Amino acid sequence: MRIAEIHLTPVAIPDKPLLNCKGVHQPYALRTIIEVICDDGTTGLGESYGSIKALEGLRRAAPALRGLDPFHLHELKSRVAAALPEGGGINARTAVADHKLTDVVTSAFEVPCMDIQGKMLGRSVGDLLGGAVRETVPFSAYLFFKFGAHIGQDKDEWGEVLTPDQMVREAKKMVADHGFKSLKVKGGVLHPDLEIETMFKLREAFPHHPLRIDPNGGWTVETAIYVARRLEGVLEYLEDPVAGMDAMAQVAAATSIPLATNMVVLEFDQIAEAFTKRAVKVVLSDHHYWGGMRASTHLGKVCEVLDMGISMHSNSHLGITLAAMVHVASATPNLGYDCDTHYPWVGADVVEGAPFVFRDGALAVPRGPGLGVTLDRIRLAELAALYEVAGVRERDDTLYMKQFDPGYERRVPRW
Ligand code: GKR
Ligand code: MG
Repeated sequence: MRIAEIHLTPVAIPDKPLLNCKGVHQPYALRTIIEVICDDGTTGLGESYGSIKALEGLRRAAPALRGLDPFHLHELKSRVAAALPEGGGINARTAVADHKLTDVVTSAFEVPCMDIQGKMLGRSVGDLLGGAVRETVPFSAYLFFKFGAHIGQDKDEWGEVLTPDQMVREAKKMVADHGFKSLKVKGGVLHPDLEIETMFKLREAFPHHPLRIDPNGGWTVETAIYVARRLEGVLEYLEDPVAGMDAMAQVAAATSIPLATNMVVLEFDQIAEAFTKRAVKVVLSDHHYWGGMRASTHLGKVCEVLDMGISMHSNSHLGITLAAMVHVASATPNLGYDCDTHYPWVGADVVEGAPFVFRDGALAVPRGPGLGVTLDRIRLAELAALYEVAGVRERDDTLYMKQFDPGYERRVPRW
């Protein structure tokens, strides 16, 4: 069996005006839906970024994969590397971190290949990753400060969230809707004292929920140490308080709160430095940029050996990505934290039915075969049509923020 055809469909998904230290989410987030079709008709599904560089990389690598055996994942990696010799990073200037094009493209095609393998064998992707060690995967509520509405639109169902009390209200709704058992706040948005107050108010409202805050490197070392000291005993972990490995090491040395990251450890080459400098205690995996689902479970092993924890990162995404995340999480024995997901913010999908309903904050591992999700062609066509009219081709939270506040400048660290 060989790969015969590959279809790449960029889609736009409606998003909410969620705030972070670089600005605000645009009305649409971009993704690419990947279909890999073998000569016997077996089809594998994948989902990756929808930015210009990612899409271009996928388009350039796809022809090189024709004729590939979908079980030959090492060869997949070599063919991608050969098709994209200049490599490079894929992210826009305003992104929080840069990811290697070759890792992103390899991963984007590894997922459909493993979906195909599972379909051929009648086994789930989790089984191919070593077997699920848990039947359900717990997620945390991903809480954002936010504007009440996009420019020119009516207020959304979440309303404005710009104060600690409004954040507690948002958290209550998230928990009531999905049953999450831990809470993550996207910080770096309000003055640090207000974000500290937010965490205290969340602690009061949710005495037993582990709490995290992630300002995406938006604080200075001084601010981060101040915040960490105030929040000792309150946080489960503090994610990327500052930008850069040395700055993380300085903060880590000043607090007993474990520091987590998806910004200073993004690839295997960076783990040794983080370990030596004691900069990070928890690494967030993400199969989209760690080089695939298998690489993500390998990351779990590396973290175990180094006595680091492992958690899981997210960006705005659809159900194919979520299926892959759940399979990876199910087959990462030492995953010790509830995973991140933006899924509750995204009111759309390209998969059939509603396979992902959170119960007590957790998702059941799809049974497969393969990823265990089916493409809904009508939904795909709708989101592909939206991409054509959305007028967004690159994520730029800072540019969009300037429409709300013309004086806004991108500043990292901001506080
Ligand atoms: O969606 O605004 C966002 C997040 O800030 C996202 O872009 C980050 O990649 O969720 C992410 C994180 O944990 O840093
Ligand atoms: Mg993060």
